[in-house]
Amino acid sequence: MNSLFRLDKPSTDDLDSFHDDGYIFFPEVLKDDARESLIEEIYTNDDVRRYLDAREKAPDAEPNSYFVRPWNERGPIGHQLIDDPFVTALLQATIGADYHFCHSALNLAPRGIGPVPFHQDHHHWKHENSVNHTERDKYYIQILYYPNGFKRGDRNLKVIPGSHLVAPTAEATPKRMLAGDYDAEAGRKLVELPLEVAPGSVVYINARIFHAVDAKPVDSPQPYRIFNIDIFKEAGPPHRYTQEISPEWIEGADPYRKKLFLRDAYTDDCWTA
Ligand SMILES: O=C(O)CCC(=O)C(=O)O
Ligand SMILES: [Fe+2]
Repeated sequence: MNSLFRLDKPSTDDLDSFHDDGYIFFPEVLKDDARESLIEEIYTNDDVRRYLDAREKAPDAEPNSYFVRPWNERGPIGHQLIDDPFVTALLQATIGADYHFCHSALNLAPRGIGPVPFHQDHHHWKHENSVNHTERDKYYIQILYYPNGFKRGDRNLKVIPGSHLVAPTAEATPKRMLAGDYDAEAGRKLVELPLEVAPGSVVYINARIFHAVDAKPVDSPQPYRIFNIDIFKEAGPPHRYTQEISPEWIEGADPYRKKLFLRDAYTDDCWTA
């Protein structure tokens, strides 16, 4: 498989960043043609077209995002992201070989859209069934793709590096972290770091870190910020949102890809049944 990425594996510094900071930033790591094709695949998606047409017809309407989860209407580039050799090398180097594809999403953020506050996305922490407790320390990885990038102050992602090292208790709020209350536990000063990413960049995060997104100004030079995400989890029971995989995806998959897909999907009673 010819990789969509400029790198074939993470460096030692990247791995240090994953373990120490809780994320890895890969600037402009998608090859130009892969990046352009991915944008094209997204913009030619019927559902996305309908959203864009509706917004064009009512430019003064309240800003609303495009959001779909799971993002199943993927083109060939979107599909390859799931098991591209670089993605596989990255997952194996950070969390080992025993992981599954969890789910995906696609988001287009227009001018004027509001912020997303600091949060963590490790769903076994937000629920108190015994399965959630057993699974709590397993890795849950979010691969954030920014095909057209973002500038600081314009729907930038921001992270609290090292916040993944703080135990996930209800008291450990981002506000208290940023006030210095957990610096000793994290072994570093916890501060908010706004990122700025060029088109084609990827941010690979351990979902234990607190992250947030700024608003998009009404006069942003970028009409829509495109964000697609693939989520992987260590093998085990379903996470919240672990998506159904269509039989066609499984039939067409090679053994490695099949292994990523052959796991149970989330259902309303899967943690209590
Ligand atoms: O829009 C983004 O950059 C990140 C959104 C986010 O927090 C998430 O998908 O978990
Ligand atoms: Fe998030």
